[in-house]
Amino acid sequence: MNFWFVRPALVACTLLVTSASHAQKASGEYGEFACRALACSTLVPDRHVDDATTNDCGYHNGNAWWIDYVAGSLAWADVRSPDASHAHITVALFDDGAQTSHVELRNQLWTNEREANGKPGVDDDGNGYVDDIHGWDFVDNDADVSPQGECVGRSSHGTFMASLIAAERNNGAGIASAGSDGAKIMVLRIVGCGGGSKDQADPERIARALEYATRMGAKVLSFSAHWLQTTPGLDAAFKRIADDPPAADADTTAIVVASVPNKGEPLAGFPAAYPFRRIVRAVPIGNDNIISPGTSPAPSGLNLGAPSACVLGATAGPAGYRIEHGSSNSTAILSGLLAGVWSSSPYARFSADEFLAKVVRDRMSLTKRRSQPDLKGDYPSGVPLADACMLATKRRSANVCLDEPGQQRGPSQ
Ligand SMILES: [Ca+2]
Ligand SMILES: [Ca+2]
Ligand SMILES: [Ca+2]
Repeated sequence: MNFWFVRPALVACTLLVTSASHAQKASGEYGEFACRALACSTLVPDRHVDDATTNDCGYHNGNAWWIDYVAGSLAWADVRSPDASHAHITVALFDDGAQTSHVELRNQLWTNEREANGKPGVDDDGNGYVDDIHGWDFVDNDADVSPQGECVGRSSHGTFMASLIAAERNNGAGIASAGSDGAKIMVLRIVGCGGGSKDQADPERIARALEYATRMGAKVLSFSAHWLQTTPGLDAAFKRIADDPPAADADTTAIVVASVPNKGEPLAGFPAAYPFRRIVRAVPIGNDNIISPGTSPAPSGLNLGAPSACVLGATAGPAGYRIEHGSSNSTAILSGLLAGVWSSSPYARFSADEFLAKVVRDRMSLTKRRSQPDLKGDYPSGVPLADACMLATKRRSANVCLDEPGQQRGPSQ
């Protein structure tokens, strides 16, 4: 488990990257690990994917099982064929950077066109950041968003999460993701690599990254992380984005996808602990198909279950892929799913509030899944995207909601 104990001089703030370290080491040539049929999750569908239009071997072999598990739930969602003109939803990844050259990521990055077509060393778009082509490194204050320090050439939390959000589909390699065709990733490096790093998170850095993300157009903000103490300034920044009405002149609202930790922490931590209406909390569903036992309580609202265990994703290591467990995965998978659905033609013009009310609240959390129809009878509203408060009550699993179930607080339009 990667714990990043963060103790800035002025404000005690702990940023915990919610993951686990039961990583299965990959070996062999690049990508081979992803293609081999892996036996890990008990939730894996028993059939290989029968889709001639995709050539991602890991997906074909059932290793990207969570895509069917979440996207398979969306029988109501229109399938959009790839179209050069289709819109993308930008997902801002707040993490330790991402290996942007990875075969699953290199074509999936948000790009600041004015910088990409501008002059090196010049702030071509005048946003205060020089050469910010795919995001920004708020730790070192430069444009290199790749993992640094011990994470160079090795596993990086952010690289893994980026692949769960938007791994490229149909590129002849590895995995796909629910956001493959609709999500672009903005990489915001807000912490150093792993525990003990001197590059610790601090609220002001997170606040600067938040401001950047919304100003540059990110509509889904993905936090596979949590911290226990905050500042009034950071609280206000989150409230502006995730709770206040959209401003008339520039809509800087976004959907915050927040990890609910599952290692027995007594509190969910921020940003999951904020009661704001545009926060979607990712509640980890474990291998046994219930909420992970150690999941922390969080405010009720848009709390959706998503897979956490036995998830295959990208790494900078020589094999290119590895398996991880933890609610970080749930968060990234949910972020990619929201972006993928939001970018599709029926919903692409929805505001954040419209999308949350009409799609996430009214449909997504109430739709039975399709992938495992034999099991859906136990659930009132379909795992894994079920309202986690309702699920916890029904299955007597971890007490994950601080309020009564059914009192969802979300956009009402
Ligand atoms: Ca710039
Ligand atoms: Ca430039
Ligand atoms: Ca792929």
